[in-house]
Amino acid sequence: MSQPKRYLVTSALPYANGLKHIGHLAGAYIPADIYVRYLRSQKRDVVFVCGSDEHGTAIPIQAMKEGTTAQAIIDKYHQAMKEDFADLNISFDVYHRTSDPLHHETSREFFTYLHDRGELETKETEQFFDEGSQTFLADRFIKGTCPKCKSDRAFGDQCETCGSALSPDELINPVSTISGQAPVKKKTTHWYLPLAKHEEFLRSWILDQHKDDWRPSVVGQCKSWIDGGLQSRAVTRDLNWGVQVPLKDAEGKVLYVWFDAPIGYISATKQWALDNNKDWEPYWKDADTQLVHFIGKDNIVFHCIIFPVMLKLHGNILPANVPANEFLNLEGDKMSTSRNWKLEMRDFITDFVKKENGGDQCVDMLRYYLTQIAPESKDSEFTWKGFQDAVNSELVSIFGNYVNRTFVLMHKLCHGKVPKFHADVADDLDAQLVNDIQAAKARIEQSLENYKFREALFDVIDLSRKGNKYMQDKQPWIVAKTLAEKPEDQKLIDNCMHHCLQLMANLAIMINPFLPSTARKMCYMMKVVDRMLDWENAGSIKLLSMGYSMREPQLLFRKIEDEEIAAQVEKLKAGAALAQQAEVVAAEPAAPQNDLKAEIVFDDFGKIDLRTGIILSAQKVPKADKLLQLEVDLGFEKRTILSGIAMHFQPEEVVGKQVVVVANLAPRKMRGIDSNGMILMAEDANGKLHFVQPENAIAGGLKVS
Ligand code: B3M
Ligand code: ZN
Repeated sequence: MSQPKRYLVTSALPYANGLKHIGHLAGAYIPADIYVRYLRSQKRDVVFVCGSDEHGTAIPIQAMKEGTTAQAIIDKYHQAMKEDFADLNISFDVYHRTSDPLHHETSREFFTYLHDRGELETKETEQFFDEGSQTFLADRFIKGTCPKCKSDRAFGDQCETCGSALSPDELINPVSTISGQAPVKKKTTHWYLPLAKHEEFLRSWILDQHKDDWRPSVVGQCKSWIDGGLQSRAVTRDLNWGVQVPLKDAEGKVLYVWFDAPIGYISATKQWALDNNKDWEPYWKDADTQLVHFIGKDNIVFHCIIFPVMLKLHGNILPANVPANEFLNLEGDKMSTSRNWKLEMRDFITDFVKKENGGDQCVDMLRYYLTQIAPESKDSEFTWKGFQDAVNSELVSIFGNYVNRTFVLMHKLCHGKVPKFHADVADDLDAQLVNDIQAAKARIEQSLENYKFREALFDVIDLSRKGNKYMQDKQPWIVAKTLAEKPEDQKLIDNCMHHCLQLMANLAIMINPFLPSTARKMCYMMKVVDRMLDWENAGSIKLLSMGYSMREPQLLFRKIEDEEIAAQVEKLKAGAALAQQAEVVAAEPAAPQNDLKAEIVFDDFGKIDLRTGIILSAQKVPKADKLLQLEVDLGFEKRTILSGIAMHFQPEEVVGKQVVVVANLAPRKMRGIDSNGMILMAEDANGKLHFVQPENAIAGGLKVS
């Protein structure tokens, strides 16, 4: 097959409803980044797009949980995820967001195009409706008793206690989580994508054309979907959060999040083109473009069946491949946000990367381990011990050790310069090493082009292992001992070190897609420009010219100590225990606090002016452990309020929270700052503080009585 003219590579758009964990990182981001860095080092035309998925019920639900607005949620997590990806060297060309007007416009145009050509069906169905808030209820907004385990922590999509998948109709005594009232059934009309009409296309495109080049697990999942009978999929929802359906009579309806989210890849490409003065269209319309989606296995049906049908109808190109990964478990268990059994990217960044000593090496150490255990064909597992072993006995002892020994010996035996190569004393071992370099290059290329990142990385490390062996066989340090008697042996030393150095330059090129900072550090030590990392240079043994002098080596990787991993395992368990405790507290409320204050008359209460507010910003007050200085929006004005909650909340946790404020409390000076009001808090039996909050997102400054 001839080489594509350009590449458009996407990573799944993460929901902006929380921080993402290393399972996400290993599944959709690191492999895509390796692939893209490899293509760039080949000077191929590639655009790598991603962005935050900011629609769907996940967002308003998270807003309810955090007692804030949906807008505040997406702003907070969009920014946080963008920073985390940057900290881990994921090199998107653009990180967009689906709340952007450009995306809304692009999605509406897409929908209209399909609608106007009669490619969508409409259907009227009955759905749960909340009369209190006058809204249709998404499955997650309906709560009730589980028909299976009788727990009352069951939602319209799933029971939180037994995990059963549910539909709202199955719930016993359903109530709306918005109003607390029992919902009624009401008729509603929606637009559907009739997938069955496209069965033949899907069969031939996936099950015939791609049966050999797509991963078997991906083809397998598609096959069972198609064989199971393709149902029409609703592409609109009754919800007040998302992209408005661009039709008359569709008020209160938005595009289903899984309709607009993949279109986000297109709007991100448009944004990239705008920012870089390029044309986006060839990337989505020209058959010479290779489109590749990196995702986790739970997103296969959307990327292999639904979105391709949309793309085909809209006149776009189809993905050339969808390398979906399986799941990554953690320390013997599935990762779970509700059970707090997870390692967030942010946690790793805080505990390892943002540390003075060797922090910069830790990004590559994580990228290494996550690639080495990438769940390419089956679920795999992250363990802290595994991380330590991968770093200490592979990165440090094999790759790092090879580079370090080469540098040290060059300084010791060759005056810090690249020695000459003397063809007259070359031997079979030298020739073998050159062969090994070239064979490794070919294998790594083959693996990367076929999305086999584990194998490719194994071959890089294996090549450094061969380098160690070569050096060990030649033992230049032993030869050096008898130089006085046999000065002509300097040639042997020169040849060995010459080869070791050229191999080292090759290793920098080959490790570059996986561990980009390591490759750059090696270039710095070798005093060569980053351009040397161009893939076309791999396989050459003339990368470093003779007589060229180099810097002193720096350690590429630090060791991971036993105490560090013990602390992490401890932290993981403590976090999970805390989550379990919180669940118990939620299930059985603490004993009532029945020590009431003395009775007051209504007029006493009437003097207190309570108002709703939103915390705009928060900071610690210097030299006051307990105080946070808050800026609170009361709608009609902004106030500075000091609140004694610093032992319970980090400043960034409270920003965006809705609160109730005693608004007419006389100002009080603390630590030189005027506090103008008081925030209401409840204290539970464990001494933990909770905000007293309006149930839904409402304006600031409303009277509370
Ligand atoms: N946000 C689901 C997920 O994060 C969804 C992916 C969208 S990709 C277009 O798993
Ligand atoms: Zn249940």
